[in-house]
Amino acid sequence: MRNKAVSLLSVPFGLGGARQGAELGPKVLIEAGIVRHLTNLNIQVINEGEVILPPVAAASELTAIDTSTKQFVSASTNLKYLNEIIMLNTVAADRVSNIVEQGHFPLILGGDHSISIGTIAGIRRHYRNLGVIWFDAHGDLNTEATSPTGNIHGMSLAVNLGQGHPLLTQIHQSAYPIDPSKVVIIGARSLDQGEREYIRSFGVTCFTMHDIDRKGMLRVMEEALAIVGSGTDGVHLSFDIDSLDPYEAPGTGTPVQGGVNYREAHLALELMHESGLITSAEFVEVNPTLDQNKRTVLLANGLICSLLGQTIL
Ligand code: Z70
Ligand code: MN
Ligand code: MN
Ligand code: MN
Repeated sequence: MRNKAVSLLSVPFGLGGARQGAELGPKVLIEAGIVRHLTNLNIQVINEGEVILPPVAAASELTAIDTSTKQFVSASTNLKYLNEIIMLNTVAADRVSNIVEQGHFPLILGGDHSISIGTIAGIRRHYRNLGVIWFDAHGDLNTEATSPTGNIHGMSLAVNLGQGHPLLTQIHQSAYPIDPSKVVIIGARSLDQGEREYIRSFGVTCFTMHDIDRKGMLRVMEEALAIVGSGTDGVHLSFDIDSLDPYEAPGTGTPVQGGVNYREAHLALELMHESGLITSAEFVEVNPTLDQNKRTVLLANGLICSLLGQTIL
């Protein structure tokens, strides 16, 4: 991340979440001055614009598009907006891959968390052993079989690890696999039963709010960075703003009480910067329609600055 130009990519998409509004996140984050703030840190910022959802044929909810054959196939699924999510993430993967190819640091603004299927698919083409830090109140480890809602933002980490609907996992085709033991979830406090079982059986590390209370954020981050930093050639940060407490970050679609506080979040991102390990990042689930006095937007802005080297002194 050091001395690299930052390529800022907006993904204004909200159909993977429980409610509308996350698609407005990138515009509001940019209006809040993120480009200027990063430029003030002596970072060269390239605004790559938006990933636009290609026109999706008004297919019935029981069909989906196989992107390799361009054919409609029967999906017979309870997955909401499956076609849209396939199309969006297929495009997003290529855009992110191009940014990595140019040697820039990809900084992606969501959008709901389903967009990480495409961003990580693009990043994985370039890293043989990618580590992932997943900051989230949730596990996002559901599949069609375990999801209580059918919302794909609750399944994106599972898809990134190769589990889930084949039309979603195929977006990752021809990319290097991600070793689940190099994936660390931080801030979890709302896990579904299937997700608990997944964490145990696949060996994903999960630092819950209980662990953060007990060890403190400093030790949690030291342990997390030790895991993702050994035997990997890159580390992607996927930061769901709902990892924060709703008091700090009310502007998000599925708030869960008892989250990370303002100081803990900044410390975590400052430690990630200091580690020099992070090679790409996304900030998702900022929902401006639910925000209070831009609190969440300004917080996300500040957290991005901490990740990219801003210090108090
Ligand atoms: C629940 C589900 C979720 C984000 C909510 C919620 C998932 N486990 N993920 N907000 N980012 O619907 O699967
Ligand atoms: Mn360049
Ligand atoms: Mn999430
Ligand atoms: Mn979440």
